Amino acid sequence: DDELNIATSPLRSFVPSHTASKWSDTTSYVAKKMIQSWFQLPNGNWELGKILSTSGTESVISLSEGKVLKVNPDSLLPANPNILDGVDDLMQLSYLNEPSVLYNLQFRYNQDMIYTKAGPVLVAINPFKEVPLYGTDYIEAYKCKSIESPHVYAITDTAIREMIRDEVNQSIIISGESGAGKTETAKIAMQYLAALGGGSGIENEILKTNPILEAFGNAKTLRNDNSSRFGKLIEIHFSETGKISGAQIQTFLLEKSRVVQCAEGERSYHIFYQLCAGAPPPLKEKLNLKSANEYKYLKQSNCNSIAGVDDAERFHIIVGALDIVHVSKEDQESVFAMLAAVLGLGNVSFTVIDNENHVEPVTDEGLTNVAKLIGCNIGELKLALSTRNMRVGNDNIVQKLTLSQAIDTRDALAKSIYSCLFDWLVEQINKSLAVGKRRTGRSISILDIYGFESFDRNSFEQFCINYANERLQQHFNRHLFKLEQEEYIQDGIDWAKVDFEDNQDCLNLFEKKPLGLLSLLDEESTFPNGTDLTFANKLKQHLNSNSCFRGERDKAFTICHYAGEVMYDTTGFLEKNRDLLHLDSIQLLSSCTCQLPQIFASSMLMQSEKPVAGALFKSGRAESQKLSVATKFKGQLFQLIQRLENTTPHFIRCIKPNNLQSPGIYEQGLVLQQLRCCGVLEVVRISRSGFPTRMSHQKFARRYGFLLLDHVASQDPLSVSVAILHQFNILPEMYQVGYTKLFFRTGQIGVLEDTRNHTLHGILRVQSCFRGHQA
Ligand code: AOV
Ligand code: MG
Repeated sequence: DDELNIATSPLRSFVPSHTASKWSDTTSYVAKKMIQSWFQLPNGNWELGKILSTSGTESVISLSEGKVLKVNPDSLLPANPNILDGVDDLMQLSYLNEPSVLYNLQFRYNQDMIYTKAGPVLVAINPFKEVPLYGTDYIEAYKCKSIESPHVYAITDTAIREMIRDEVNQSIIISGESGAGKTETAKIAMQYLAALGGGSGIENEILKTNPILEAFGNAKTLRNDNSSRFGKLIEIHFSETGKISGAQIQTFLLEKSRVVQCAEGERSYHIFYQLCAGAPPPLKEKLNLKSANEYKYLKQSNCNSIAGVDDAERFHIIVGALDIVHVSKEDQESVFAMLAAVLGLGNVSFTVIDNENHVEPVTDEGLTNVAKLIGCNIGELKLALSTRNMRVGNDNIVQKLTLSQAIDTRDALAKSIYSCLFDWLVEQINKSLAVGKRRTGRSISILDIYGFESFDRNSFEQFCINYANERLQQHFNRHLFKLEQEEYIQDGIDWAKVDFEDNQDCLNLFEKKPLGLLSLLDEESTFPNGTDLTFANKLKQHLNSNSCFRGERDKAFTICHYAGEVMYDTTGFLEKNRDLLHLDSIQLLSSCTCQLPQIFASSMLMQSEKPVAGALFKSGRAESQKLSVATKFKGQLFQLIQRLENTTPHFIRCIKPNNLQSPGIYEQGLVLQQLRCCGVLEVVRISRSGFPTRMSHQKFARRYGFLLLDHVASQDPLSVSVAILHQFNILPEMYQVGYTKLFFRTGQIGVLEDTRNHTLHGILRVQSCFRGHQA
């Protein structure tokens, strides 16, 4: 079924009336001999061929290497003329079928032109190698517009211009699967902004936040050697004069579990390996630091290094960057001490002390060192790791822990120290970036989150990450389809509606109350007897009729995400969602003499629902007051989308051309799947079929009215507008007159603008200029 790709797309029925693209009407086009055509090979790839003859139900096509095949004309799709090879905006293609788009992107990719416009969206295909497209010369060229080729720089430049022109905050929203190039793209955009300058080195500080946050928040996964394990929105502030005045970073849900556990072949956070490899001898001695492969947390995944990465060298870069964002040497040392403590905790082992299998940590040099690093009494540390204080009624009961409870407690402590450290670091960076305090100016926000993930085994982390991507996709849809179409309908515009894959159903599956994934998860998390199994069963019981949900065997379930199906294993869901740190651990941390209490105070306060200042650690209410992880994350995402809604968005779609992280390999199927699920082709179609330029009748009449040669009887804006359109012979299919606005196809307003400019400058007489343009 060679037409499968198109037949299954809801877009099949849509054919833009004004283009030659009759791509659903294959038969009429194949009648022409010798025309270039796409033929789908059995492996799914498309090959370009020439039609030699066509008769009824059979076409003869010649393919590469002298192959000649008899095929069903229905299995062919029209190819664009060679003159259109590698156009820099997919909008310019005559035929917008999938093989044509794939070919165009590949044609460019093979020449290191990794950027292509898809109407308003920039498509970026990961080159997995250095491409000569960046740096000062390119930045200058895009600034003065001497290069027009699609680029992150061009998008960023547009954002700056629109921020100044419209006095509206802007956002650059980068999406794509894990490893597609979002983080690199975000850095390239920041580079362009930084080149605008600021003064007092603020732009350099902003750039230096990247290596720091990557060291603490990125890790090697099976998808990406430098995978972001947190989401990030950086808002860059500008003064009235268009200079950078400061910035603020917001982070979203760091993957804590990685600190204590990671899959074979993956790594924990880069900073651990960097510290072990790069700490100078005095620091090493002071922290009693070992090498990475002596720490259980780091060696469990059997992967200590990344090809082509020198961890020791990176460590020195991080230290330099910390200096630049004004983290004092003293604070830096505390940070490193906390990292060493986390690693040390992982090495704490337990020994059974009674016949009820209760355990106690082994007192060895490692444990002593942890106590020293976090600044507490070794006895207290041992107690916190082997007992739990519980209040039953008015009594305080001390419960001894079993081995698995003790390990969980130890790991919870390690995760908690790390995530507080991360939050604290972000806070320090924000303090440093807030120099320009007065926030009267405008801002450009850059969003870079973790991309859609699907592994062999997917857990709570993937559940949250993919939910975030689902939300972001909805934002993309809203801006490029929903709002666009609503505007046409509101203004009574007659146009061909473009269907798109709305992911509202999937979002409802997550968010509906009381029977949505998140509500059910929270409910089960609060039940004392809830387990991962009871949770999984509840999902199956309540959600099986939902088309985006499927119950699986045992404790698993599948969600049909916009980007593909993912099967989740509920093991650990409740625990991770509750994310409880026992009171004993909180008390331990708040009483120790290192910097931790300060770090904890700021981080805990940010996390708690109602800040309760110092009482937090002592009150014992800390546990119950905490929001569940999923609920907190959902709240953060809503806030994020709200913030983005108040900006003019610019979208960049990153595409991963292969799963090997290798240059030069372009897997058609993989690229196609990403193009399909993210709606890029639909965006092109909607832009081409739609009327992207609009102007109110008033504004139009005011702007071009003086160009009118004849007197118009009525002076109302609508009549003036229509008279202008007639005078300039604008073809009826190139515009639509709405109730309140005029709508134009791409490029149409340019003709009038040029005429207006020429007239204003008295260079050319209105009419001759217009004729020139029409010719
Ligand atoms: P991601 O951010 O989209 O994945 P990255 O931005 O980390 O992906 O890109 C992955 C790798 O691809 C980088 O480490 C580079 O080696 C390479 N790469 C990407 N873009 C470019 C470019 N423009 N030029 C050269 N190399 C590039 V994730 O954070 O995993 O969702 O969570
Ligand atoms: Mg990333």
